[in-house]
Formats: sequence, structure tokens, C-alpha cells
Amino acid sequence: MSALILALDATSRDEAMAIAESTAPYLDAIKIGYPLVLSAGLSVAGEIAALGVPVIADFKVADIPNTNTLICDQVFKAGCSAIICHAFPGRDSLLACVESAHVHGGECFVVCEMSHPGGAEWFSGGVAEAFCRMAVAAGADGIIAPATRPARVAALRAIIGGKKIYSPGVGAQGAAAEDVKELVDGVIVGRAIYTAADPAAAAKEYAQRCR
Ligand code: O7M
Repeated sequence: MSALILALDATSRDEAMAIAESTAPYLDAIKIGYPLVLSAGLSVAGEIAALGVPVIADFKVADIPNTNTLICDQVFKAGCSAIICHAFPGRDSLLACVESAHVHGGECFVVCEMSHPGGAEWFSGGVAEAFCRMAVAAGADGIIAPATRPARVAALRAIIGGKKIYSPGVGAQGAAAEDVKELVDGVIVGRAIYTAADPAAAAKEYAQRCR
């Protein structure tokens, strides 16, 4: 059983808000990122949060510590509840994201392995495992791991223990909610919901399949 997180990658504010409003009753969180924020502005985060749905900011933050802090502070001031960052810039950069999140009462998630076919190129050979250990050492709240590779999710779970796992790749990328729902804390679904003819019906169906 897992939560359902909508990856709201719509590229217009009005479309995004209409989808957010109709799907909100079936969601545990909405993840926003560059596609929506670059078209609608960061203020859309507060508008979505006002619907009563926690907003996760997927900016895959990956810079020097000071810049990471500046980015994360803006995200939380805008009303987001969580930030997603990369681990590869190093321990200090990751720590900056975790500290900003916790100062603002939010959470920080670390991308440890990606879901697309190319995600197996650089996140393999022990790299994802090292990122998981970094996430634990930095006090991060959880990781991102691929629903397209459930065995990898299980392997990474063994490293992070009780920290949360949010897992993308369900729907358009070919994975099913049932592949990972017992392994993860949240299933991330994007296009299969927000491009559906009836996004609310699709969200309802995915919510049921996550339980
Ligand atoms: O269901 P989709 O494929 O339409 O959308 C998946 C969402 O998850 C989309 O917002 C991606 O950017 C994101 N995502 C991945 O698809 N794969 C990853 O490995 C990581 C992410 C992600 O959310 O990273 C934080």
C-alpha cells in the first residue's frame, strides 16, 4: 500500500489548476517541476497548496551548497512541503538542501536511481547505493527510486531502512502501481493521469491500485 503522488507536468497554469482541483480528492501530494513552474511561475505552488494538497518541488537541485540553499529557501517560502535534489554534487550540497528543508519544516528527497532506460547508465555499479548512504548520512527524509526496476527499489530499501521511497515510472513509462506499491511509500504518476480524458477518474483508479 502506498500513497499516490501526481506529477503535474502540465505547461499552463489554468490547465494545471483545473487538473489539480479535480484530482485532489484522490491524491496524497502533487509534484511540480520545471515544466509547470517555467510556464506558470512559482506562485502556482501556493495555489495548489491552498487546495489542501502538499506540494513537492521537483527541481532536482544540483549546485554548490550556497546556491542550493537559496533555491530551497525560495521553494519553501512559496508553500512547498518538500524539495527533491540530486546527490552527485556531493555531501555538502546535499546537506544544504536537507538543512533548508528542515529549517522550514519540510522534507528533502534525494534522487538515487532514475526510471528511464538511460537511468541505468550512470546510476549503476554501486552509484545508487552510494547515493542512498549519502542520503541517510545527510538526514534526508527519503529517496527517489525507479518503479521500472522493482528489484533495484528493493535493493535500495535495504540500505535506507525506514526512510521514504517515492517511485516514478508508473503509467506512461510502463510500470504498474502493483509492481512497487508494497515496496515504496509513494507512487508518482504523471501523464497517465494528467493527459487522461478524465483525470479525476484516472486519479481515482490509480489511488485504488496503490491500496
Ligand atoms: O508518469 P510520467 O512519466 O508522465 O512522469 C513521471 C514524473 O516523474 C516526471 O515528472 C519525471 O520528471 C519524474 N521522474 C521520473 O520519471 N523518473 C525519475 O527517475 C525521477 C523522476 C522524478 O520525479 O525525480 C524526482
